[in-house]
Order: sequence, then C-alpha cells, then structure tokens
Amino acid sequence: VSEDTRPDTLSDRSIAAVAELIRSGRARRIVVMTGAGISTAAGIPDFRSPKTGLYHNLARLNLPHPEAVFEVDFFRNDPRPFYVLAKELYPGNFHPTISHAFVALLAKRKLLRLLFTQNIDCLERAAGVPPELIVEAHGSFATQRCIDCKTPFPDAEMRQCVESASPPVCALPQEADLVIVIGTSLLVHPFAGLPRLARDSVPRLLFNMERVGDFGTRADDVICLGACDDGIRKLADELGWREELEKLWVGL
Ligand code: CNA
Repeated sequence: VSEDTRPDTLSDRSIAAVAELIRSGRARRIVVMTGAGISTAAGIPDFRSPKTGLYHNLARLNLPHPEAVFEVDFFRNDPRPFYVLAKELYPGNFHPTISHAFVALLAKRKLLRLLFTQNIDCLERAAGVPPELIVEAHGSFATQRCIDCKTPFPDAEMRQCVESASPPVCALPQEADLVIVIGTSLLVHPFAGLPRLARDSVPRLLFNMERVGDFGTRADDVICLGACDDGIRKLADELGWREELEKLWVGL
C-alpha cells in the first residue's frame, strides 16, 4: 500500500484521526504492544539502540556475545552476569514513563483490552495497569520459577505466552479495534508477529524512533516517529486527556 492510499477506517493517517476514533467510541478494545523503548526515558536501556543500548554496554560482563546474558545454556554455566543485570533492572529503582501512564489511563477508562509487553521491568504494574490486563510475553520480575524443578509460578497466562505462541493469547489481537505499538524493534518472535494478527481494517498506531515490522504497509497504519512520550502527549492532547494523564503520571 503506498503512503497516499486512502485509509478505510480512519479519516486520515494522523494522530488526530486516531484520537477521533477513540473519542467517538469506535475504538473500545484497544490492544497495546510495548518493548524496551517505552522504558528508556525511565532510565532503563533498551537492547539495540546504538551507543546507549544494553548490548553495546555489556563489556564489563565478559560475555562471548551480548545476547548470551539472556540465553539459558549460558545461564546454566554461569548465572552471575544475569544476576548483575537483574539487580540493575530490578523493580523499585525506576519510575514509569508518561507512556506507561497513558496505558494505565486507557485501562482506567475501560478502553484497554490487553497489554502485551516484552519488558520485564514491571513498570506497567507500577503505573497502575491492572495485572489481569497485562501479558508479560518474556516473563518479568513479578514471577519466577526454578529452571530445573519447575516450581509452578502463579500467572498461568504468562506461562502460556512464554512457552509458545499459544493460540488463546495470540488470538487476542484479532479482537482488537485499535492496536498501539510503543517502543519496540519488533525483531523478537513470536511477539514480533502480533501486530500482523490485527484485522486489516483495524488501525495500527506506532510510536517508535524508527519504522519497524510491517508498519506502513496497511492503509490505516499511523507512524509517529520520535520519542514515544512526545507522541503519547500529542495523542493525549488530541483526546483532551492531557491534564488527566499528567496528573495520573505525577501521582504515580
Ligand atoms: P529493542 O530491540 O532494544 O528495541 C527498542 C526499540 O525502541 C528500538 O526500535 C528503538 O529505536 C526504540 N526506542 C528506544 N527509545 C525510545 C523512545 N524513547 N521512544 C520511542 N522509541 C524508542 O527492544 P525490544 O523490546 O523490541 O526487544 C525485545 C527484548 C528487549 C525483550 O526480550 C525485552 O525483555 C528486552 N528488554 C527489556 C527491557 C525492559 O524490561 N525495560 C530493557 C531492555 C531489554
């Protein structure tokens, strides 16, 4: 689809048009998908941003390659680098961003169907997104289990999502009437395939530093390049929610 194709659902490819969709009540089952980029402004580095990304800054851990810190085979041999990192990323040291607060506001207004996050930092919970609306696709610090004895962990939904792209979880994007993707390179599967599961007529809004995935190939795709917090504020402005959002965020 070329950039000038007329959208099917939106009046045009703009944040204002997405805001109008929400305000008019035509988007009430919003599915949000997030990655490390939503938390960089909170001080947690993402993986792949040049210079500031975690993979760029792991020399101190003496890894064979940066990804090894999250590989279970490496972990079995030497769990220490992971624990060094886990300590740094542990919940309690970081404050949610305004983008996290926006997702909480969607939930408060009963517009959030589900949040899929790749993050393990628990900042969605800290912002007040109800845990039952969060799928932590790569696990999180909220729960854990022994990799050998498999002591059960409480969140059944999370286990399904982590072990495989299980149909009940992956079916959910098909229910969405608006998909908002925030701060992810969409390189890690199966998460990376989720935005494609949205029905064709469903608008998809991307807040990211760069264009990712198949964004831009559909008539109702809206791409907002730049820091997600800026884009989210723009959307909140268009919705007339800015004051409520800033208040909610400041109160976190
Ligand atoms: P990634 O591959 O590092 O990509 C991050 C994306 O976000 C890139 O496309 C950036 O351009 C973009 N970005 C960075 N800052 C901003 C910003 N302020 N506004 C908008 N966009 C921004 O990270 P992904 O999440 O896509 O990769 C998946 C991995 C990263 C998952 O396994 C996560 O568990 C893992 N991770 C999580 C955290 C966390 O929990 N906060 C931190 C680092 C990595």
